[in-house]
Amino acid sequence: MKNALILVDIQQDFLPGGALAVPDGDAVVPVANQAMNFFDLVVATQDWHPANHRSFAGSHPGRKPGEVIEWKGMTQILWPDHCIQNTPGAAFAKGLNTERIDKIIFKGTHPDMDSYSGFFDNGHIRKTGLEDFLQKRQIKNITIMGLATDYCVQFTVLDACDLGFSVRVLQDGIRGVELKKGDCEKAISRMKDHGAEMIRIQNL
Ligand code: VGL
Ligand code: ZN
Repeated sequence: MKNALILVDIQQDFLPGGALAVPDGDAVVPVANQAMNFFDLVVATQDWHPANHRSFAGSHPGRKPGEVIEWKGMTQILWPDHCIQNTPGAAFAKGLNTERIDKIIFKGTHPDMDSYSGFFDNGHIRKTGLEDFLQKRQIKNITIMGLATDYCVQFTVLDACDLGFSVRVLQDGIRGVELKKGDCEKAISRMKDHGAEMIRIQNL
């Protein structure tokens, strides 16, 4: 049975020194490189925002990162401007073995909609192409890792479970933003409750 590794947003801006640095985020890079050896297929998502994206504090005069606003009928956390298309911050993490990546899925590309999940935007309106890609390749078992535990990893995992995939989360290969203490732990509980299995790299 074919299986796929999904690398979520392992990009420069989410590493220490980046625009939306995830604490210890660089620790997932060697884990990703090692994990790739255990899978038939490797898919990577890239957070890929236009310069004026709605999720950017810079797009809302007077607002600061971390504030939560209502915008066109949706709740939006404002982030520092990050992962702007074709900038160095949006590039894959230095050191990530990109040669093994079979498919790249871009998300957050619409200026007026955020996309935490690698499958759908936050309004569940547009698909990214990830589900269709996996279906065409007849992949049912997926293992997910990357950044950030409490946002894009969590929502990718929840959607994958809802879509009927058999989902494992590589626990050594995730790190979170933790805007509030306990967010990562909560995300992990939620993913487990949804049917995802937590796995360690030595058990792949
Ligand atoms: C992410 C916040 C904003 C993530 C992306 O990759 O988890 N978080 N954009
Ligand atoms: Zn983003």
